[in-house]
Amino acid sequence: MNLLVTGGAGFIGSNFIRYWLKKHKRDLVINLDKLTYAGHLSSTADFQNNQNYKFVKGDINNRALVDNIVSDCEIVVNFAAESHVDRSIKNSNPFIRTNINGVHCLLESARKNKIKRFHQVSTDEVFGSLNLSSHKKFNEESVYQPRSPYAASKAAADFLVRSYFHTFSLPITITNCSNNYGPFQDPEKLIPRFITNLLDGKKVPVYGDGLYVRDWLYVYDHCRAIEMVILRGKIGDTYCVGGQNKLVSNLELTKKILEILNKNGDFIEHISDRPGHDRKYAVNWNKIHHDLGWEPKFDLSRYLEETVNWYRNNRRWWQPLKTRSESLYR
Ligand code: NAD
Ligand code: TDX
Repeated sequence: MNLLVTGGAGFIGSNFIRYWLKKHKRDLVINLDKLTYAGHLSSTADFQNNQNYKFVKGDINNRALVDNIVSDCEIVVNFAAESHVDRSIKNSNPFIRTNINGVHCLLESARKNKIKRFHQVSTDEVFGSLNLSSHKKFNEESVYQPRSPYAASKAAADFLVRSYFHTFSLPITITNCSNNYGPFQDPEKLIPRFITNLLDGKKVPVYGDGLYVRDWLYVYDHCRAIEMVILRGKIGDTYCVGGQNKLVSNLELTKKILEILNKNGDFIEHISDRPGHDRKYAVNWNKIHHDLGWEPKFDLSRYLEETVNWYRNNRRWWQPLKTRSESLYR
């Protein structure tokens, strides 16, 4: 089988390609990535010479290029996106262009080339924010209430993808996943930013009161979920994917990272809050568990430590990215 994976030089996409090449040795994976600030060929270095892997530098909005690749593929897995909420607050234009127009371009090409599956990698942020005191969790029936330009652009993409199923019978599936962590995540995002700051002896900037809750999932668990949905998911369906029910606040998570790195609370610095900051995400993954047998396997405490160790041992990967990401925040 030939797969087009878009955004495969980013965090989750590169982990997914590594995972897929190991498990599906007869498949060819073509990675189409524009190499924005978030795409790094260094994240694909360990498999770049694999005979079953091919990299194409390009934009998912380039219809001729996309058509050319899609015509040789059975499956499209779309990871390509502008993915950083803080950047979407600063300038939302690229979010509209990639996350909405780019998805539309991929869908048109998938329709024309009659592909067997179009899988859209989406987020739990499309459902908005939960109250801190609430026991509710997002599920496949939750109303879409996106609150950041990033989340709104991903919500629009989900609607477009579904419309191609209903209107054109395009065989689609969607996964809406919670926050991921693990190797190769850009140091702009919370966990790698804090780990790399601390490895450099710097403080960690917690937004607002730090009582914001996320449903952390190790990136390999996300890759496993996407694989299961591609192989056995029901055409036209959406699957919610989330962590092991250990909802932790940013402050609690920060304290865990400090502990792993033998640092004390003096390294915490509370700074001004993100505008429109979503209080809480929590995901009910009963459907994917019941229908496909998926559940998160990787324990947060253990794999947070593994992730810290990965950043400790891979300074060469993150150091060049760190200067750029911190200048963005300044
Ligand atoms: P990322 O920002 O690390 O990677 C995005 C990749 O897409 C980069 O390699 C970038 O170069 C590429 N890209 C951007 N615009 C492009 C374009 N126009 N054409 C081609 N390539 C382009 O993102 P990530 O964290 O790996 O997220 C991947 C996907 O998963 C996104 O769709 C995101 O919305 C979704 N998601 C992420 C998380 C998370 O916690 N990171 C959780 C749920 C869902
Ligand atoms: O320096 C920081 N300090 C801080 O307190 C940063 C970078 C973040 N935060 C907070 C904001 C959030 O409450 O940490 C939490 C996580 O922030 P991000 O890593 O920016 O992730 P989030 O905004 O939750 O969005 C992520 O999860 C869902 C991904 O970036 C999205 O792509 C995904 O869809």
